[in-house]
Amino acid sequence: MKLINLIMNLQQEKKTYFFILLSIITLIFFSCTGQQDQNQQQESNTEKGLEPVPQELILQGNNLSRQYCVQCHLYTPPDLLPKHIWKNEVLPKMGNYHGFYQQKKREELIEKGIAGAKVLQRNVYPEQPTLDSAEWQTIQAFYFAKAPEILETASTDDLPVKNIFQPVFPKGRIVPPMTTMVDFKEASELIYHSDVKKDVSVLNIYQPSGKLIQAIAMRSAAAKIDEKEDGLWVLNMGKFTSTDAPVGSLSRISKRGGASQYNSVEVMIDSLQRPVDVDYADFDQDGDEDVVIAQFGNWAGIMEWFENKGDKQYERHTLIPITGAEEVMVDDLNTDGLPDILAMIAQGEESIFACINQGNGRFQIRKILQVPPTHGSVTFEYLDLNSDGIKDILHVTGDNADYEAIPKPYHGLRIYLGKGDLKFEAPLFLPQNGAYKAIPADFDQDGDLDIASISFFPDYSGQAKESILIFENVSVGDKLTFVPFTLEGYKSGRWITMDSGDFDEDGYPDLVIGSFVVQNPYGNQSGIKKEWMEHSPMFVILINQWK
Ligand SMILES: [Ca+2]
Ligand SMILES: [Ca+2]
Ligand SMILES: [Ca+2]
Ligand SMILES: [Ca+2]
Repeated sequence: MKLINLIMNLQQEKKTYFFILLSIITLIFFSCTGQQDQNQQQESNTEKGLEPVPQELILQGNNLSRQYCVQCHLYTPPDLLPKHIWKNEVLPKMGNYHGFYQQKKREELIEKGIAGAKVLQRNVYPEQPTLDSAEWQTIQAFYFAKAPEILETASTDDLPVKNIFQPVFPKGRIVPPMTTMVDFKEASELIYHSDVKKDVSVLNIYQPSGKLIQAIAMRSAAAKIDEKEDGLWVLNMGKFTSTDAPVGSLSRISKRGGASQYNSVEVMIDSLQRPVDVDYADFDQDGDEDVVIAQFGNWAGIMEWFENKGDKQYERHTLIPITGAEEVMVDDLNTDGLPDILAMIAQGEESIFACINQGNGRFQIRKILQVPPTHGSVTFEYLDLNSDGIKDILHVTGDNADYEAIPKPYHGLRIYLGKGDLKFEAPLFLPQNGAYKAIPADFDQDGDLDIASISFFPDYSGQAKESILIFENVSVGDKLTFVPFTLEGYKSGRWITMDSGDFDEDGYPDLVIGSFVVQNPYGNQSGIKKEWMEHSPMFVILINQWK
């Protein structure tokens, strides 16, 4: 048990922040399932001054890519990335997974210690090539020949700007804001906020008025918090930067000795590999609450559930041994009374799985949707979006942290309408570059669900309005239709996380959005990062005035 002193002055010194390879997120594996008709591919594409790639070689490379790339992820045709990113970033990394080491030596790619041991155990970086060298050259030639120079995205300059949320700023400011979580709890009517810094991270508790109730110093940033009878259960990431080191934990914070404020931290589950999401249910139906935790890791992350053995002991069970476990949600998916699990894996896998509880703590795992690694899955919601009585999936893809960030026309929100029995229709796509988190709620109180959505990777030189979008539901009949607009102050911070709730109890859902500013934005022509460093709030509370 660990007891640490919990009080921290919010107006603390400006801690030196460490630079972050934002990777609650993704690091591409790569790619291959194509529905692309190769006849439609353009026949352009020789590098200036080089001989054209023979048609025969292109055909061969196409076939080989469809044979090998799908072994690890959904097929990713060449047109999903511009040529220079395939060439300088993605194909060299894909080569690494097949035992070809050109940019870096194998040993430079593997962490030291226990983290590296986990990577070796998964054989992420083979010692010997797993693919014929000539075949690998042919696959690369195919991608170089067929990839476009740039990806075209539609302009969003003409999106309307509306003034329908009144901003409320919290007291105090951490410099620079590096928010990992904002979470409103209806039961307590409190907002929890966490910020990551190298040595000491902070967990703040606010009233929706912006008044600070308590600031709690923690060893690492919080990714998730749950209010329970015996205290706050907090998921601490351990390290925010990419690692497979098992240094994250699930802790319980409580008020000891009749204190009015939280004064005790106790680690309940340790040795977690960069955990980013948690949920709770009695999976084995023995009367006590068990835990499921998404551990993103880096190359050796995992989705596990933890069987409550009593006396604060938990036994680990593997659910999905694939790296990049990012989001997890308990629901009775097949309505048999047993709690099941929806689990999203990013990091190249880019899938949502249903883990169906068979009783006695056994699960049947079913993949229910998958997108190519380029899409960058970040979050999802599971709810009945079109009010037909069947739950739907809202899948948000927009991570762009793995190489040079660029606008991607396939970034955005996908709504997979449920057809029953965990089957879904082809998705309705709502584009938004860099989409990170989307929350459905009836913001205008007209009886249908609208969607608020933030972007961490908009193109700030031309499409900054995509920083925050409200998709107003204007559906007529069965056809789901949304019309987007943005909000005033859309680029006053760099939005990474969001929650919703009716903070002022007027019936209209409000929002809280958190800002994370240290990573360089792309397309920045206007000194926007300097502006954020000086003025971005840690988070902003947006009170809905849409009446
Ligand atoms: Ca149990
Ligand atoms: Ca539905
Ligand atoms: Ca509505
Ligand atoms: Ca409200």
